[in-house]
Amino acid sequence: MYKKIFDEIKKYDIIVIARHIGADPDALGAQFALKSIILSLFPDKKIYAVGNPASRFRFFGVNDKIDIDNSHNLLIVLDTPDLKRIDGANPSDFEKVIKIDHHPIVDDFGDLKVIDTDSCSTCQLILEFVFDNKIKLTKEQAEKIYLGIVGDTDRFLHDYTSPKTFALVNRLLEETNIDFTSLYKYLYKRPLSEIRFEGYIYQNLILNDSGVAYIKLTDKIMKEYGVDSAAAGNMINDLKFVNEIIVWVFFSEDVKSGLIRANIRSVGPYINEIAAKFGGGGHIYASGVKLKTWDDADALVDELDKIVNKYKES
Ligand SMILES: [Mn+2]
Repeated sequence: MYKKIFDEIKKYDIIVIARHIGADPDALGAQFALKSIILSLFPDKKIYAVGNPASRFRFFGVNDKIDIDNSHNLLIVLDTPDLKRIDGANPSDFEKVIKIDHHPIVDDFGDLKVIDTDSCSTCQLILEFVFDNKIKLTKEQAEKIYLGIVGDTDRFLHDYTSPKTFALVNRLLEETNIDFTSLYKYLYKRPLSEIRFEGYIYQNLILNDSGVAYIKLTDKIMKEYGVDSAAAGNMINDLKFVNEIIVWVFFSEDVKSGLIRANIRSVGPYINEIAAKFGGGGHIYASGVKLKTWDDADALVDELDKIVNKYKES
């Protein structure tokens, strides 16, 4: 499939590369590495990396704004399982669509696709694409792919980190010689306000008897600490190794959209079905939902209590 995808890339003069809203290092790493790879092979092509810029991760590159007719162009959608979360492009506007993703399928779109839920990240899939097609990476491309893999696996901590991940990364490091330990600052350096906010979360987290823990982060609290509604999402994985917690949720109020963002994690039962029930989705141990009211948040916690209790019985 990677060869076929490469053939399509060769055919098109104008290619748009999109990824999901709320860009993370994996989405951005895959997007900007692929843009740069195509441009180094085919300098005359026009390649646009679309989507809202992610100010936190400026290292990866600057997103392109476009206003063109795409009816004869190729769209590559990365790291995005659902149509509504594609940032800055609509597949139906394009002649051909390629999807490369590691999330379970939500919307079945794309003329050509690689969907590998065993892959730790989309950047891992980009790396497979690169090696399958015998493409030589520049240091800069390698750094972006490396940080995407590090971002999604949380430094090779999560379960879907596999021997294949290490084999591919090993080859990446050997072939490109990037100074990988110097890159972590681009992902992990953050302001003191966020550290203090993290302290607030730990101090105020509510733990139910079931082993479900949650916190409701209102707009007021986030303003007090000088953080935005995305801040909590970046901290949620750190609660993975707490004895008493099986499932945990961070609720963050987003006044701009009028919604409450729920980030859910689990070290026990699968949670993606509960997330789907509330209109969200994601991975079996890491899901997200956008809710309308705090009552919905309470209802979600109730549901999670139930599945954790059931999980403990079995
Ligand atoms: Mn990803």
